[in-house]
Amino acid sequence: MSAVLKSPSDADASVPEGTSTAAETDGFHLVIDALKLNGIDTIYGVPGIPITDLTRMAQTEGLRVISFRHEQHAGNAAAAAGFLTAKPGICLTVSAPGFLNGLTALANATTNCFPMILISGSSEREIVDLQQGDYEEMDQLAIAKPLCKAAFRVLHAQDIGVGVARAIRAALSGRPGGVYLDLPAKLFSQTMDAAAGAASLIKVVDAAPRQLPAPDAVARALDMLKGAKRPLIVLGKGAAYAQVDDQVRAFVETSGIPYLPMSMAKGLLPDTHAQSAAAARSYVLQEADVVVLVGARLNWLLSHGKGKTWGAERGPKQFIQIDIAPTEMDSNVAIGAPLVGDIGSCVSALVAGMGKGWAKPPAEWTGAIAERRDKNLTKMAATLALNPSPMNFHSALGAIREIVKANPEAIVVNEGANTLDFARSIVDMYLPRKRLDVGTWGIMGIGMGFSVAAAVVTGKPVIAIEGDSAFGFSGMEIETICRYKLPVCVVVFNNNGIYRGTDVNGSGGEDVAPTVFVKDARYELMMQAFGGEGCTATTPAELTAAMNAAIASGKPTLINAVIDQTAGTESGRITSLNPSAAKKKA
Ligand code: FYN
Ligand code: ADP
Ligand code: MG
Repeated sequence: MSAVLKSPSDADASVPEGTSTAAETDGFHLVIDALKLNGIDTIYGVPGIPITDLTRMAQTEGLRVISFRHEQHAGNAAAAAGFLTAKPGICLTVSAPGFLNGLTALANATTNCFPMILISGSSEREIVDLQQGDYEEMDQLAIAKPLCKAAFRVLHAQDIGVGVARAIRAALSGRPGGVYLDLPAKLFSQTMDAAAGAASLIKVVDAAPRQLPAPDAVARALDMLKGAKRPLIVLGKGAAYAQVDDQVRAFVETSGIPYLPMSMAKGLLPDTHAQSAAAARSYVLQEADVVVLVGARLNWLLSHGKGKTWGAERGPKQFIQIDIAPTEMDSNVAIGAPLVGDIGSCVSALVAGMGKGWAKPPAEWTGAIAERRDKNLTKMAATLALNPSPMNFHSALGAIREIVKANPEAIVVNEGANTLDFARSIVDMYLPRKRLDVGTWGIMGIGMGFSVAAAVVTGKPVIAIEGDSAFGFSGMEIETICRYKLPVCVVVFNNNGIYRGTDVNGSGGEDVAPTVFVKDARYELMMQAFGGEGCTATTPAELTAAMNAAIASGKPTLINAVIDQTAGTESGRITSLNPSAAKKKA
């Protein structure tokens, strides 16, 4: 407990001179103490009015304070830390504009079910509410509310403990998500008796309580599974987040059912696992008759559970869905066997119910999948063996695939269009929660923020595989990476533009096309500017050497990987979402 000794000058008038001074605390220290009491050890943020002193004092009191160049990246770091640790990541911003900059990350965290708390300073309530034009005036609480899971404001120092506790519980319990905590400037300098302050803090007990599935729901799910001829398990990032890796593995292996990992669930079981159907994705989605969703939503990434992708012409599928959020059920298609509860409890209940004599899926099904998978793997191996000049996505990613195989504990951060889509299928993951990417929204700009958090939280090497466009959104944060000497190796897939570098201006005018960047940009010089290592790679061999050096040294590194500017398709694998593609279909 930190306390500030009351100085004689601000002694309470009722205390006679010469009496021993009572220890006092203030809003700043109560916020810090409340966070520390709840096991929070890091704050990601950008200092400024009114929270500059809060960052200084937090550092003095032993919290790690990671200062960014822009709040969005601090927010993304907090969100990634939340996903990796299952503790809320804390982002700290200044009022109005800083708050708004952090809000994209807060909304993205909520969309992805990552626990984070955006703490923002705010201006004087009395002036803001009368709209009298305060410095950075904005009704931040009202603006945050629809974009996050819960939003709270604390007006009195004695309520800081409750405010922080409510924020933590809201972020972690049930479906995790983003929480906003509004702390007006005046709160920080409020003082109170230190002992009373300490007593006002709350250590949150059991913030994410286990939620056991109802026995009849388990029986219903097992009945449905027993009748399956072509069962499939889909593992989502909720299953990765839950940190019940052994239970998930036991469910997959005891059932013998083929599984499909969603992007951030890759590595929950190694991608080389015999039951992985990742390389037969289209086939299993079309052909499966009973599908078990484990912490995965039937949103756009799974084609809403219907249509051609799901073999609509073969008749409807049956779904078992494991999720902590009861209202997720039936969001897109009927869920015949909802299993509401935490993933650990649900999969354990299923395994217990399967008993010893559980019949594995028919060999006809697993054999057909293996055949498709092996065909795709062979095709992929042949493509990766090519060594075209200039280097393309496949040959560069073939090199990275080997680096990740040799360093399975490294965390892969991945964003872009083609860079994302190719990396997802080419770069195998071997351990849980080692892949962080654009997630549910397909957001661009998470790259450097996620990388910072991954390095800070795990201390392991981070490999950021970045499209040149994607990198631009958070590129300035390489200064942050250098400042904190983080073991991050950024590989920029430089093909001179968004999707490709070859687009032309339809008007014949002087401006380049909207998707085209400066040709042959020297991204590596940016890293050199801040004292990191920067180099160019034009061949897979050069890329391999540079990445190995980066991992061995642990030094911040940026590799400008020069890719054929004609490589890449519009929007990667989601071209069909472009309105012009939809028009052609019609
Ligand atoms: C997968 N595949 C493989 C392997 N893994 N082949 C060989 N070897 C390996 N290891 C095959 C797989 O069976 C598929 O082939 C194909 O590769 C692609 O697999 P993927 O990537 O798993 O599946 P797909 O269809 O791309 O997934 C759909 C999606 C995905 C919507 C889930 O595209 C996605 O996550 N997109 C996010 C896009 C995004 O957010 N972009 C940012 C915005 S960019 P087939 O089975 O033959 O189909 C703005 O422009
Ligand atoms: P993906 O994009 O990988 O398919 P989603 O983000 O769509 O994953 O889905 C994750 C799901 O996991 C959400 O519906 C969320 O409610 C659920 N979830 C998160 N944590 C848990 C948990 N501990 N137990 C059960 N469900 C969880
Ligand atoms: Mg590009």
